[in-house]
Amino acid sequence: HNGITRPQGYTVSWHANPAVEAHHFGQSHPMKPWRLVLTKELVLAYGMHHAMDLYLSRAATFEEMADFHTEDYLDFLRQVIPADMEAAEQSERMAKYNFGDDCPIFDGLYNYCSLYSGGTVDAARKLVNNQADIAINWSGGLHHAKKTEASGFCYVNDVVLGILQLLRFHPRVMYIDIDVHHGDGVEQAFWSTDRVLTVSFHKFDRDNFFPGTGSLDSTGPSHPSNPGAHHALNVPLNDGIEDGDYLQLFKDIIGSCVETYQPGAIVLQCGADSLGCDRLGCFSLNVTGHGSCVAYVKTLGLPLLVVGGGGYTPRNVSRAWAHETSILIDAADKIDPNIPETVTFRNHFGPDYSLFPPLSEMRKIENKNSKQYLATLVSTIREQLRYMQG
Ligand code: TV1
Ligand code: CA
Ligand code: ZN
Repeated sequence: HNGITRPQGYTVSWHANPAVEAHHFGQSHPMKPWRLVLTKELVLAYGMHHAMDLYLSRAATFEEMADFHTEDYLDFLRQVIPADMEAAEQSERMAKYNFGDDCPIFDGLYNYCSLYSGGTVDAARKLVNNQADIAINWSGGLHHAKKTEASGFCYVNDVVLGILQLLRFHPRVMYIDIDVHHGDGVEQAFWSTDRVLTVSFHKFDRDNFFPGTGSLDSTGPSHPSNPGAHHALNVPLNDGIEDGDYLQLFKDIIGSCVETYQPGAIVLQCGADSLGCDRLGCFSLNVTGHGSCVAYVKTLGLPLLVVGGGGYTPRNVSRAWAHETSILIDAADKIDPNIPETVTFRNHFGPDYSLFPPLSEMRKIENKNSKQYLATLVSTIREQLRYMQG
């Protein structure tokens, strides 16, 4: 292999199940579980698997998913079939649970949900059992799902299930979300507790960008006696933010949060739709810029659960997640930026065949985040953290 060996001093676990990758949301749907195949091909071709403990994710049980979701909702998820999409007698429940264009019913839906959720629950348990210091499930990160409702391509909120596992051992858990969309489902699940601090960076435009929540002043329940007050933080951004500004903002905010909140563990959602050139996104991050956020979180030295999320240009999603895997095993410096000849589906990475194509220049989006705006975000959030402290 390429000289990649186990990092000294800490353990990284990798959680995946190839059965997840075979599911199809439908022809024109932007969510492609197949991007996980490309990610895995890169990770294997670079020899990164030599530096991790590899686990085949098991399916989360109904009871495990019922730690967050209602039995009603899970019963429906378990029994619904694609033909019900058209059937009139199911249409009321379809509407009630928000199935439709964004969240279609496809073959094997329940299997898909229980497998990606099982991966995140397993990963969290590795951390609490001290069998891993960093645990990775790229098939998870489905942050929009609600207790009784599917939303934004998400059906079961594996992030919430993972955090609930960590809360069995850690008094405080911090959740960080760099998907271009607001992590609304996770925020809502822990809205009324001070045991989870949620921090989402996202494009915010109330009327024109999904889900429309996550404004700067949305920091938890408004009543100060509610323990969740000031325990949700939101970093609303405009189009076109670039690597340097994003990383500075990320470090300033996450550094202050960790210093103030002192979490026992961190969950990092690495949605890759915040990259430049994403089919649904509007930021201008490069693979290196996105990865630098992961590298920064790693330096904090806390038990770390890493999940995927959005990402709609599969070749770039896999570049980012493979690069981030190399960062997490401390092998980024051993990775050849030219994608190895041996990668299956190598044609997807042409014409450059680089792990780091210049995404920010390939589809230039004007940066609508002024230095002044970014400085205001940092100072406002530091002020909100002072309220959190009481
Ligand atoms: C079928 C076929 C569904 C083509 C959905 C883009 C499609 C979208 C499709 C789409 C699409 C959204 C909304 C409007 C809410 C709707 C995994 C009232 C070309 C974590 C989820 C975005 C992001 C949902 C998920 C959003 C994640 N954008 N083509 N749908 N309605 N939904 O705006 O955070 O990345 O776009
Ligand atoms: Ca986000
Ligand atoms: Zn997203």
